Amino acid sequence: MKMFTHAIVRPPPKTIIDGITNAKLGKPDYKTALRQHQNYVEALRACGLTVITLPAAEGVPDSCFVEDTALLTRRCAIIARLGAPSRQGEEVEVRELLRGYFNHIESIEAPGTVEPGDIMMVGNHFYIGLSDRTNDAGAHQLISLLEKYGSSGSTVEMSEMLHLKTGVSYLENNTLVACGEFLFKPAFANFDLIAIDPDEASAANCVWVNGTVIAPAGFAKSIAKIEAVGYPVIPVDVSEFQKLDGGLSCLSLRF
Ligand code: CIR
Repeated sequence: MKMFTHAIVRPPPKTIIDGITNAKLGKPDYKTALRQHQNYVEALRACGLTVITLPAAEGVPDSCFVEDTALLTRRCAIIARLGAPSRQGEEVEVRELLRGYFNHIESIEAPGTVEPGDIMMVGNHFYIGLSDRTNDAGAHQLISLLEKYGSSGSTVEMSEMLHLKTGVSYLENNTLVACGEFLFKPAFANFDLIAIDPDEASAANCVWVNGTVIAPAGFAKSIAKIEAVGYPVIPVDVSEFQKLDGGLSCLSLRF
């Protein structure tokens, strides 16, 4: 079980109101988003992480979703090539920062695209959702890079959600929380599944950090199910980020 020591975050820019969205929940409010982001950082600190904060990037409305810029593994960092054209370039400052923490830094190259919201780490194996943002070429480059450093990867077909981790999260101890199509994937058949009800679908995106689960606030049934398998839960309200199809995992890079 990988214990984390650090998280990288990037506060929302004022331009967050122009972020990409399919959720019909209205535009996020900048000040509320900033406050929610601060609470999220406090939750990461409460789990024992040192939080590294990149400056907000006003030119890139979706830049607070820093998870999508890189995959961090024990032995290397892999810089993503984002599938959303408006988000390409978000990875530049992240790469610079990671130089101080990783000896090996690799990159996904065109025509490959990978957004690490599509990558779920289970021990030394990485499940890669083939979404509208992560293509075959990107996934295969990623698997080769993972294998070069002693890890492995496999792809998961998907059609219902933005990213793989929009609908499924690994909570260690062979436990997945999942909703929608991810409840029925053969790839996940041998896990203990916590099924998230459709009316609480956003709760399928949560993060295990050193024995605690940070989960989105407002989803009482799901939080009770996670607590029932023995995890303390820290609820954090991320309503403004949900308006942009983003969740808790997207807001940090943990390593
Ligand atoms: C986007 O569409 O790219 C952003 N509005 C949301 C990204 C969410 N990231 C994630 O699930 N890892």
